Amino acid sequence: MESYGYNPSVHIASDKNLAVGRVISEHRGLYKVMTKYGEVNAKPAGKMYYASDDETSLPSVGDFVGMVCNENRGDSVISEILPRKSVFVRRAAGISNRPQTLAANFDYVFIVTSMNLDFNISRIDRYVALAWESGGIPVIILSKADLCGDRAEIISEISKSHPGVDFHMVSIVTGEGMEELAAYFKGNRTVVFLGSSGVGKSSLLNYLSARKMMEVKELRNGIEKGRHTTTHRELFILPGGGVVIDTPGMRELGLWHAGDGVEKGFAEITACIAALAQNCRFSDCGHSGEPGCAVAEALENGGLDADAYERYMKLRKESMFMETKISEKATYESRKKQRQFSKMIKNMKKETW
Ligand SMILES: Nc1nc2c(ncn2[C@@H]2O[C@H](COP(=O)(O)OP(=O)(O)OP(=O)(O)O)[C@@H](O)[C@H]2O)c(=O)[nH]1
Ligand SMILES: [Mg+2]
Ligand SMILES: [Zn+2]
Repeated sequence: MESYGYNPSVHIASDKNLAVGRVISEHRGLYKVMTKYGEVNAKPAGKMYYASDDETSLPSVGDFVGMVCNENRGDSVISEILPRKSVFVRRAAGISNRPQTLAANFDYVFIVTSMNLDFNISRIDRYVALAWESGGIPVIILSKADLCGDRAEIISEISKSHPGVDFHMVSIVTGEGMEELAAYFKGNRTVVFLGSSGVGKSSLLNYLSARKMMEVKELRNGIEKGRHTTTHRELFILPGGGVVIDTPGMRELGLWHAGDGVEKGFAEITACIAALAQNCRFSDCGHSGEPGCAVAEALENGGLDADAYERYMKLRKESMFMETKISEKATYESRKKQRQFSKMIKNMKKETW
């Protein structure tokens, strides 16, 4: 279990009779879990489904769980999720406001973005914000370096926008940058690969494993849009130590609870705004058109990067909107639970009388 990133001091089941396992994959409510008995099929205990209206109370890939192992046949039962040191949650794709857990208990988040077609700084901003909030450390992986003609612009954009995040240019064709990545996996640490479809996440996993762990897409002329190749999240161990969680490409990364991840992702901008605000005419200046606003002045004269400021404000607005939605949802759910409880008490009284 140590090779799967298990650390007994961190992951202790509350019930000593429970076996500890790590979730390798999940498919339609059926889980594969690695335990000291080997890989087992498992289902979450019924109580886990009722703990919350959404899937956040259910185990996710990467979770350490306490379980009752069925050594003979049939499914084992997952009875608890052990405390998570990190968890990556996004707003589920589509129109509903639901959270979706992508992975748990990782040390690093590899934000994979290809250097030829995919590069988009606003998208990276989102990943960085959610990665900081997840409890993992974001690392930007610029893939397909062999297909990139002019790197200077990308490098300058990344270092300007995210000076606090390490980045690496890699290629599975030339092997560039691959040795630098080894350091992240030391001590059986876990890395989750996130990014759009076709950026080369599974190819990177295969390269690091020196064998084919995941199918990758065959591309004609290096360009192909269409179906995602990886269709489910799965955890793998690397032969030289370390754990990878490979995930299917995401079309959009909607913010869920981003906490102070947005501020952390734009640390330079927020520090700059805070310093400038000292010079605004009004002490409670909202920097939105007030006279004598030092932020507006800095945007005007180039003292503050206007493009980065705009990206920050946009993401902050979305994050604040989501926080409101999340708290409305929590209030609604707690009222619903209260109503259900009152109804249950009423029925109990009826039965006893
Ligand atoms: N030239 C070049 N091609 C690469 C590189 N890395 C990946 N590719 C190609 O990019 C295509 C897509 O790679 P995948 O590994 O399937 O991408 P993915 O991110 O796992 O995609 P999804 O599973 O759909 O999310 C494949 O044809 C790879 O061969 C690279 O470094 N250089
Ligand atoms: Mg893939
Ligand atoms: Zn101001």
